[in-house]
Amino acid sequence: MFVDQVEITVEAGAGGNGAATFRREKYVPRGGPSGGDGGCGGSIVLEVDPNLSTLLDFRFTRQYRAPRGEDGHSKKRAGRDGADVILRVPPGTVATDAETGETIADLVASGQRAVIAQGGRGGRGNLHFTTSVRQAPKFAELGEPGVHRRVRLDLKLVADVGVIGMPSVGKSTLIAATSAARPKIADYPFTTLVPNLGVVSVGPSQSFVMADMPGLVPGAHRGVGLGDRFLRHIDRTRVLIHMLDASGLTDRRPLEDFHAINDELRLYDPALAERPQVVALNKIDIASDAGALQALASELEHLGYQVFLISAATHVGVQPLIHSVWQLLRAHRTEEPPDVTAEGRSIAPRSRRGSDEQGSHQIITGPLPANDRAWSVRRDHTGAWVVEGRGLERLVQRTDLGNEDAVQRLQQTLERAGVHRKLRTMGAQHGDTVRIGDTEFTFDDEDLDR
Ligand SMILES: Nc1nc2c(ncn2[C@@H]2O[C@H](COP(=O)(O)OP(=O)(O)OP(=O)(O)O)[C@@H](O)[C@H]2O)c(=O)[nH]1
Ligand SMILES: [Mg+2]
Repeated sequence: MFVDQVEITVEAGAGGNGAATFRREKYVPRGGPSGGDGGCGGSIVLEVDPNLSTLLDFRFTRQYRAPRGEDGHSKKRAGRDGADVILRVPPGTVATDAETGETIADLVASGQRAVIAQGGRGGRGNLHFTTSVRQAPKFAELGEPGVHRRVRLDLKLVADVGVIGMPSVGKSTLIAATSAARPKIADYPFTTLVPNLGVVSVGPSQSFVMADMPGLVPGAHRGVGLGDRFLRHIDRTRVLIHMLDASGLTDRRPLEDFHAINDELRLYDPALAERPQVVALNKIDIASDAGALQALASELEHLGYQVFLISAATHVGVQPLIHSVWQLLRAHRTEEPPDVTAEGRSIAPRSRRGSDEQGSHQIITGPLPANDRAWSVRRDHTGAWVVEGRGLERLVQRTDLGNEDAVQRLQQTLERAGVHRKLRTMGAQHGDTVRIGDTEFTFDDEDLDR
């Protein structure tokens, strides 16, 4: 198990819909469009957290969804953006589109971020759709859908913790006891021929990678045993667990073995010998001589080591050991310099939908305009109500529809002139289009803002 791999489903939020609202009070044609834009949908973002070294958390939660953007509001107010969902990953994580195999992001540096599912853009409010002939657009854009995809995360495991010790002391047994790894375990030396890596969970978002080091024996640096081939695997560990067989049932002397292995480490790489080391006295379940065990522990403590009495087979004392190792790891976390940068890419569909309405073809003709003050109402072939009259037409033309006071004045004038009453008598319905000159309004027969 050298690679951690998980597949997750990510769903970014859709953009909020733009608003189609109009500034006005009651009665009479609508004022200027006032619909604000919808907010952007939340994205799913990966962020490198140097304190993580595994993808363990993703094994428990495999589906991630970001909230949608809020719809636009009246009075030109935009909807709020949906919050991004940030997923923390360890350095070295590679994100791939599970369907296409396309690499989405290769994350290395601490704090580096990549969007793996882009939130949809918000729809624009009707405020944006005013033209010289359509000053009161009744439509706004809908928000875009967010990206929805399956993403595979891969992480090359690098051991944070190395378990060293003579053959058969129980290194692989400890890996098996603390992780899901199932290394071969047997009571003859050199059972393990390649390092076993296990992901050890300490708590939520707290895990590390532990590797046993096979065949580390005196002379390893010269090629004795198997150690020289694997010593490089502990190059990058930050904490070592030095394990000794403390059963007292072997003909070996644990303390001598301890020094022999440390000498070997020093010969291979002096820096390795400087790694923080804790000592695990294993197989206490079958230890025959409690006095000898205590003496061994005291001796090692006297040398300045933290000593744990454990049984990898029965798990006694394993938890305290793991917790201390975790604390040591946290104290020795070093951030690797950012050497590679990769931007996340996204493939957000960019479709927009708008809606427009078509009226009926009924025609109702009223009296023709006589002078500036006279006006009439007819229905054109699109079903829109057309208010004709030079005076009213010019009034509308002069009105700044983006100005609330100006619109209010226009409404009052139209009301006084009896336009609303006339439209109603003629059968105009709430929502119908009313045109005065080049300007289109929506007949609003309710005291509603939409
Ligand atoms: N009674 C007892 N036996 C143990 C304990 N831990 C390991 N053993 C036994 O010791 C033997 C060696 O265990 P391994 O875990 O294979 O030892 P290792 O250090 O990985 O050995 P190599 O891979 O050969 O270097 C096996 O028979 C285990 O069952 C323990 O805590 N108590
Ligand atoms: Mg082993």
